[in-house]
Amino acid sequence: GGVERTLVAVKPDGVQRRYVGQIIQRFEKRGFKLVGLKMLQASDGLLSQHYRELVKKPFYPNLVDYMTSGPVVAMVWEGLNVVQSSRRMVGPTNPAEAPAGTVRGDLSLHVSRNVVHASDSVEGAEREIKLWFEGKELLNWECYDHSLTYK
Ligand code: DAT
Ligand code: MG
Repeated sequence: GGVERTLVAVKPDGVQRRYVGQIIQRFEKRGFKLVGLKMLQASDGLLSQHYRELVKKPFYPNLVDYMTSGPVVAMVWEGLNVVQSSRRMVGPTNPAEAPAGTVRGDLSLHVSRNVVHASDSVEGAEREIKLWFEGKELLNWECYDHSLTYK
């Protein structure tokens, strides 16, 4: 992969438990660049598009209740191979299977309260970013230390 963008969102349990700062810090420390950030209350309509492959699942109503239970902090991170790297940093969907050191493995226990979202493919990330952000909300800026973290 080259330089990509991905959607990462701290879900309502992560916001309630005051993990926003810790999660941002993990991505900053890794070397990724923050290009969009906002707090919002997700709507049923946004979630039905975001989770369009899951709307028929038996757990979907509970998923929507959870995701609309409070504010979400949505972010767009940019960098080399950021889609796959952020999935690895977040860990498997089910926290019971998530290794220590991953966000989910360190901060959560149950699949229905897994603290954070990260896009699962480059195409998915492009779709999700368009859903959650307007173009003008994403900033192109030069990160001066990238000459140290990128060859
Ligand atoms: P991920 O969030 O790792 O991309 P996903 O896209 O398959 O996982 O599912 C989206 C969210 O739906 C997931 O973070 C939590 C919820 N979910 C998935 N499978 C579930 C299940 N079996 N029971 C309850 N919630 C589930
Ligand atoms: Mg997913």
